Amino acid sequence: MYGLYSHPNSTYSKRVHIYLKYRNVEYETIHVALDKLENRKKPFLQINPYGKVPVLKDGDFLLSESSAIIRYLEDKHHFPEPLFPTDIQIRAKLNQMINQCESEFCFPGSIIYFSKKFIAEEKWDKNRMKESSKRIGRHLEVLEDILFKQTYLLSNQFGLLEILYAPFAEHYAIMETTVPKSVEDWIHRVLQEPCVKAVLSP
Ligand SMILES: N[C@@H](CCC(=O)N[C@@H](CS)C(=O)NCC(=O)O)C(=O)O
Repeated sequence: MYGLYSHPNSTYSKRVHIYLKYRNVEYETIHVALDKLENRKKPFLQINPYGKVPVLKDGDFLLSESSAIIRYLEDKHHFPEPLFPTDIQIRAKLNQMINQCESEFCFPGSIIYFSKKFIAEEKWDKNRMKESSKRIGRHLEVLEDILFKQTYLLSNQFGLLEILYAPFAEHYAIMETTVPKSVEDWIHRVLQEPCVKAVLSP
């Protein structure tokens, strides 16, 4: 059985939990106490020298990076409806959108989320947070153009991008940016998906 090194508050880990529920794949969760800095010490540093969760354990094989884990499981299982399309141009667009999700939404989103959740307000780097909000705002405008015309990001069905966005989109209200209408409706739709609900609001 697969093992998933994870922490309940870890947004990146939640992506993999959502994916495993979506695919109905059996696994066990291996708790890593980020709050006690267990991830910064041995033996966890031998599991992931970067000290981050999630990490997938498949026998002796260890793999970190949430989207790489999902890609590995998709490649390994050959599900009837693969999340990575076979058409190379649609697949290339998906890869482009995954990278933009990471750099234009999750990364600036983490700066705001982490500051607001874990740092006293007087120590916030407000300029950096403001710049991050602006960046997210610009990204959401790009998503709006897509979601104005279709129900989900890549096609008209829930897919990989929704799984990657979900744990971050959950916190959109604290990003201090305007959320366009179609994007907001899409977030609500995504949060209602059974595999997402099972992880984000069990
Ligand atoms: N790019 C990585 C990011 C993983 C990540 O940043 N995980 C956070 C938890 S959400 C973590 O383990 N942080 C602990 C630390 O940096 O000390 C992924 O996609 O899995």
